[in-house]
Order: sequence, then C-alpha cells, then structure tokens
Amino acid sequence: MNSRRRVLAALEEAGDYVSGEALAARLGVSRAAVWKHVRALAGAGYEIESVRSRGYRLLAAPDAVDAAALRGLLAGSGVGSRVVCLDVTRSTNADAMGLGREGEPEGTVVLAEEQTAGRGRLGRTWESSRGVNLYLSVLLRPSIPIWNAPQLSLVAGVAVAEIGREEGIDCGIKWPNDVVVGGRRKLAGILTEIEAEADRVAFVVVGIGVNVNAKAEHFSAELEGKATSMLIESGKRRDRTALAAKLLARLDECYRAYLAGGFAALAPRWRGLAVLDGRRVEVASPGESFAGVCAGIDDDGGLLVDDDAGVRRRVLAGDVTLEGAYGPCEP
Ligand code: BT5
Repeated sequence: MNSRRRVLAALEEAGDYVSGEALAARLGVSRAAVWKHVRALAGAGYEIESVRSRGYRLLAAPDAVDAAALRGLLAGSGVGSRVVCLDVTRSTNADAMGLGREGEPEGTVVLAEEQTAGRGRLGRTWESSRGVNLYLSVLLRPSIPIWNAPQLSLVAGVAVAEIGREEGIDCGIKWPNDVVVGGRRKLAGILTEIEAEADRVAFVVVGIGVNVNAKAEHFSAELEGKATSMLIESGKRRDRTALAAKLLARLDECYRAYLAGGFAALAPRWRGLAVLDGRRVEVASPGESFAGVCAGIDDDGGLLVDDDAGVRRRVLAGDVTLEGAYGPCEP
C-alpha cells in the first residue's frame, strides 16, 4: 500500500480525529509529508477536516470506483487480471479495442466514471452520467469462429442479470443484449465488438453499461420510462466498487463455462432469465422484418420465432421488440 492509501486507511479505521504526529509516526514519514498526502486525498475528492489541536478527520469519501480495492477483490480472477480505471473517456469499448490491438492480455478491464461518447449498437449512444453507474469493457481472446462472437453478449447478459437478481432487482434478459425490469425498462446494455483474423476472432471486447445509482434526472427526457437503475427500482444506493467486483467475478465464471462447454453450457441459465418467451414480437434483422411468437433460444444462442405462417425462424442478429411497441428498448 502506498503512503497515501495508508493515510486514508488510518483515517478510515479511526473514524475520528487522528493527529498529524500519530499519522507520521505510523507511516514513518514527516508531518509535512502527511499533510501533502492529506492534500492529495482532498484533491481526489475526499473531504478531510483539519483541526489544529486534534488532527485530521475523514468526513466523506468520494463516490468513485476504488481501483485498488477493485483489483484486490478480483485477485485470482481471469476477468479483471488487469484493471484500468479512468475518470473520463469517450468510450471504454474504444479504449479496450485499442488495448487489444496493442496486444494486452485477455481479462484486461477498462472502467470509467464517465463516458462522453458511450456506444450502443448500430451507431446508437449509451448515456453515461458521471459517477453514478458502471461503464466497463472486458478484453477477451477466445479461440472461436467469428460467427460465434455474438454469443459473448449473451454470456455477459447472464452474468449481469444474475447479479441484478441477487441484488434484489426483478430483471430479465431481452434478446440479444438488454437487461430489463418489468419487461420494459432498461437496466443494462451490452455491446460486443470484435477484431477478426480471416474467420477467427483475434479478440473481443464486451462492453457493459449498468445503471446503478442513477436517478431519473440523470437520464435524458428521451429515455423517460425506458431507462431505469438499481436505485430507482429499489430505493437503495449501491457501492459501485463491490458491484463491479461481483459482476466481473461472475462474468469470469460464465466465460470459463462458455470456453469449456460452448454456449450450450450457459443456455439453461439464459433461458431462466428470458423475458420474451411466448410473447408476440416484431423482429428487425438485417434484410428482413417479420412478426411472430417468441419461442426462446436454441443452444447456439439464436432466437427462435414462430412467424404468422407457422414457420419457425432462427434470428442471429437484429432487434426484437414486443409487437406494437417501438424502438429497441421499448418492450
Ligand atoms: C446497448 O446498445 O444496449 C449497448 C450499451 C453498451 C454500453 C456499454 S458502457 C461501457 C461500454 N463502452 C461503450 O461505449 N459502450 C459499452 P443498444 O441495444 O443499441 O441500445 C442503445 C439504446 O438504449 C439507446 O438508443 C437508448 O434508447 C437506450 N439507452 C441509452 N443509454 C441508456 C442508459 N444509460 N440506460 C438505459 N437505456 C439507455
């Protein structure tokens, strides 16, 4: 632990005033050095009171993901073997793609407090208010053909929705990549991007945005009634560091299961979280649109829809909405 973190740990532990002298003795540094660390902590958003005769007292910690704590919680996990925490970036997916091209190893995670150009699918945007939600991207190097890459969105969907449910949120998965509450309000989105070599995957970036502590006012008017957060659903704020660790550890477990057994190994879990089964849907996939009744997914992750002529169709890419609704996050 560096000196700055040790000062912080001492203040957190005391929960009361600690004299500069005591801190200096504990860390084996000068009182001036302690003061410098306290100033640096204040610069990082910690509210620290300083009273002449009593010393320093920690009043409030910034609500930021704690990179060091996150790394500690993920020790031993493949996903999160390296964690890059950024304050502001355009898109963590773009960053992770860049790291992939530079040869970064599998499991590297890029996380940001805020995105200024968060990406959805098909050129759509992901609203990424500062300091309230999770925006993270995971670099993976699975040895799979490119046509199987979309399965990784489904794998991530299992991890996100399972953690959502464990947090007490009644969420489910809308094929292919939305985690929704009440079948309608979007809690999380997943964007999988690939870099390909001939017909094999060179690397994949799985980007996950989860609305955690956002309030309704953090979303644009356009998303009113369409976006939700764990706070909105439960009235409870969550520690984003702990939540990110749980999510990444679960993703690690799901990814290992996928590598060992293919998507079939995850399909039963995915089906247990599905929200569209048995419902009338409209499918807009590249080159065709049709309506029908959703019949779940097959073991490769393709969506099965019985069209109005009674033909079972298999959808591999596209958007699915409940019939009569409009827009990809409407159902
Ligand atoms: C997605 O796209 O749902 C994928 C979102 C992936 C976001 C993560 S954040 C970390 C990583 N870095 C990135 O740059 N991206 C990933 P799509 O299915 O196309 O849905 C996009 C639509 O969801 C938008 O057009 C809006 O209607 C809606 N939307 C945008 N921001 C939202 C938010 N914060 N919460 C809920 N819905 C949102």
